[in-house]
Amino acid sequence: MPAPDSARRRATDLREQIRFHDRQYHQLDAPQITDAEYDQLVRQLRDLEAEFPDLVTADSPSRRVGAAPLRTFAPVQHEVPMLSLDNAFTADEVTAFDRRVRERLELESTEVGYVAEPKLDGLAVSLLYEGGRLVRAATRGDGRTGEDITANVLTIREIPARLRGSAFPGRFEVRGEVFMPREGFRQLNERARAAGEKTFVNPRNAAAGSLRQLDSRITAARPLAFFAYGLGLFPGDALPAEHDELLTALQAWGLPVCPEVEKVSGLAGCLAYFAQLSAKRPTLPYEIDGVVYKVSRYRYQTLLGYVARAPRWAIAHKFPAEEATTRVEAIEVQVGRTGALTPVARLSPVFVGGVTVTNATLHNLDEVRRKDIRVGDMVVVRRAGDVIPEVVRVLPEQRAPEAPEFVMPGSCPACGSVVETIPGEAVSRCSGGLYCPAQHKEAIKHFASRRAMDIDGLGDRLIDQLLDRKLVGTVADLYHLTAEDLESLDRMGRKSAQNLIAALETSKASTLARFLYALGIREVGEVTAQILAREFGTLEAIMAADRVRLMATRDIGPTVAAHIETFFAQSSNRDVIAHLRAAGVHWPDETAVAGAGPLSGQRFVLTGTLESMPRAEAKRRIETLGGQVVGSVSSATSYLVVGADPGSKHSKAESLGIPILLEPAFIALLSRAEAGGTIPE
Ligand code: 5U1
Repeated sequence: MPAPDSARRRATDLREQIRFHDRQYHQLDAPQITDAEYDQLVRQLRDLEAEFPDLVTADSPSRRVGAAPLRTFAPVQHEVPMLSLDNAFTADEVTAFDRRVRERLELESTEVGYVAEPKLDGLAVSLLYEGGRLVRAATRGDGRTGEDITANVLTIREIPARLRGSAFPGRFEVRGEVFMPREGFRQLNERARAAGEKTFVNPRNAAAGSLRQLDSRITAARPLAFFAYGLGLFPGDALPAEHDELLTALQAWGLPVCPEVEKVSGLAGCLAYFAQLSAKRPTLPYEIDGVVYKVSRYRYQTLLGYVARAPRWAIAHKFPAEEATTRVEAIEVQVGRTGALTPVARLSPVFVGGVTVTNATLHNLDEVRRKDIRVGDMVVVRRAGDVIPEVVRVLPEQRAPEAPEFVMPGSCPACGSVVETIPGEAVSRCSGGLYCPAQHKEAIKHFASRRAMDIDGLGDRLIDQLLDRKLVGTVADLYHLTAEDLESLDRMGRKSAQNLIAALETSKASTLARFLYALGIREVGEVTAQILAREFGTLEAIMAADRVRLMATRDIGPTVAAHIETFFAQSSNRDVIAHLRAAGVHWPDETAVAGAGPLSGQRFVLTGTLESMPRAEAKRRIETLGGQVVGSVSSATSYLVVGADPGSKHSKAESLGIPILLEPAFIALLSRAEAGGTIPE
């Protein structure tokens, strides 16, 4: 059954929320929701996609690991994707994990050997060793593309720049966690306090902030440590039989491995380890947020394989989040770019999970009603990991009898326009559009943001000033700013003004997809913008398309089509676009020729089931990159792509010596090609 409109809208909404929180977590180190909430969003999206398979897109964040990297470091394409872990929050969820493992391995009545490891609260890194030398270190980024942080990692004394002995493979990757031990964190903050500098909120932020320094001398002065826990690229024939043997080998080569790691037997062993480590947690010299259980035998890991984001052979068993009680002083309403109103609880300051908490997002009216949160209420606040807190529940026995229910304002707090709530939708919206100063400001921020027009240096405070002083009305006005205009602003020197003018100039050469995304059309996120750009090729063609034509495009349903049509029908929007183009905004990729691309001339054969995308999607991506997908293997085949349960094509390709790409390598090749990289012949 095709997905109804409501499901399609919900999936779009969930995807945008997940992408937003991915970016907050992975790129900005400023998470806004708990892990559990995040997990809930991903689960809801997966459930929806499972119910309506036509909603599945290859780029859905249910299939990705995180967010794209910051641009200040050179990008690194991971040859083997860096995965994340599924979470378990209760013993029941671990029990279900163990059951799934045994069922898949057909070992129903046998105890599986697991390796149990503390889950460190740091930053995952991948270390590439060639000939025993550390040649590159990268962050995870979005799992496919990370950031090159080699110079910084080389300053961490515990990470060997040269391995010990000679028994290691010629070229391989070690994966593990960079973290800041508690004592180092305490001293770092003490020094910062004494010098009147800003302190770090917690060791994870401190580790992330330290690793992401462009000046590695700063990193060198930070007390960072590292534990290795796994592999990326590694020759199959050098792999030991079990994960604990690998950890022993890594240690022998000089790589630090957490001393708390233990081999355990079956579910009971996992849960006993969890209880034991929970008791030890307060005295450990580093912060951990749970335990990772991994099926130890690599042959089993291979059999179990992966789901899109995470391996089936491992799970993170998270410690319960810290909770505290405080009072709701007020519930305020914030207005977002699309006019969505978000209630936010202002709280009496309370110390929980290592930070003082003063507010918590309440998401939407449904959430406030469901939890029945009222001004003046005493509430339980939870802060899990490194995220802003949530209100878990109200303590109704402490409620004042006259406490009124929260009501969403009927008019926008920023502009007074009518607030609309569509029946069946959780979100209330200001109807003021760009007339609303809050929406207007958010729209300009969005236009300038890194993944849109990428105007370096145009931050929130500057945008506030530009609007307050009426130097900017529409986004097109940004391109008419002069250095003199900018120099008149607070905290803007000549150099910064010139830099911003240069950044505006640079941003004029964009791509059609980025430009479309930057326009901020409702429900047109980055992926939809890319699809539109690929399908139509030119802005004129998109602007001329009616909703029927738009809906003929893959992944564009009636709601999104209607938003696009409405957007381009408005003369004010067409005017802004005309002014932007007149100011020099252009996209050199508009004339890209179909059939040309980094995979042109390459013939691919697909066999077996790919885990991360439907076959049609693989075909489309290859063809978009200029490659060809053919049905049978011959000596003219460039690559055989092998998924689960491959057919006879596999052996034929082997006999002909055709290069075989397993799924991770295939994805890496696509990612490299899509990022504009070259593909080895
Ligand atoms: N200790 C540990 N942490 N951690 C994190 N092991 C481990 N393994 C991970 C992650 C993300 O991932 C692999 C299982 C893929």
